[in-house]
Amino acid sequence: MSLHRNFFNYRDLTSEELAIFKENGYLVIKNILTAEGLDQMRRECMTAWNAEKQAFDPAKSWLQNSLLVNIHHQAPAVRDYYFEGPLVDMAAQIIGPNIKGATSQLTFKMAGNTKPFGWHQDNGYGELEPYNALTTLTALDDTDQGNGCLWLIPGSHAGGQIRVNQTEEEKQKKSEIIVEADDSLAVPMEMRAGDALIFNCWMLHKSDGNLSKDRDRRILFLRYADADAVEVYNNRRPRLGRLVKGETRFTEVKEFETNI
Ligand SMILES: O=C(O)CCC(=O)C(=O)O
Repeated sequence: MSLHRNFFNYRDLTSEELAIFKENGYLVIKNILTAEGLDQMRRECMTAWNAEKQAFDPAKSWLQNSLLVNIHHQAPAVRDYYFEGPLVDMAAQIIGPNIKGATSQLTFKMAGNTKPFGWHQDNGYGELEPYNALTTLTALDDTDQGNGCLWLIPGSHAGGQIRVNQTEEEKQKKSEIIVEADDSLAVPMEMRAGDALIFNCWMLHKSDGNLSKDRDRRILFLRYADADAVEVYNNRRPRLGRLVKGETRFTEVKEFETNI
């Protein structure tokens, strides 16, 4: 692997940050990418995005308009960041010594992508156990209320897992799994390009549409989990994702993506 350490700013989370994370369920990490790293990631991600995605179409789904999965297969700087960047050790400080990557994707709301994404928990999609998986969002653009930033409800992770019963048709269509939440408690996560947001798998979050005319809102979305985390909805099979730190009892995880 050709790791570009100059793309990332490495540091540990402080004990104060860890306490805040426990209480509020989220943390913002400023400047986790260097200017060079941000540039490179934008370049690689846009090449992948432009090869697969068309202009926003309100008739299309979130998946079609806004999501590109497994971006680390196509973007070497993202792969380095996902597997060996500063988030890995931060995840270990929160989750424990054994960590795997659980998801990599782009969630891009380009200017004029006016579709909101309602309240949900990331562990509502593909429930993982143990319940300490982390979502990380790395902003590739400045993001605020004008271009569809994320909103979350501080402390809402303490409410635990919310299970939504979807019909078979909704499951087949991969419909969004949206829950009720109190908008008056929501806080906008305004971030600068190159910052990261980390939150607990039960954190309630949402985003509004990007109503700006010319400000894209590009986010790199990476999840990390305990290396032995299993998929509750899938006969408790292990979530497949590269082992990035420590050990796992699952051979299929040990062997997963070791060659990319
Ligand atoms: O990128 C967004 O606007 C929302 C994405 C999100 O919350 C998710 O994919 O879980």
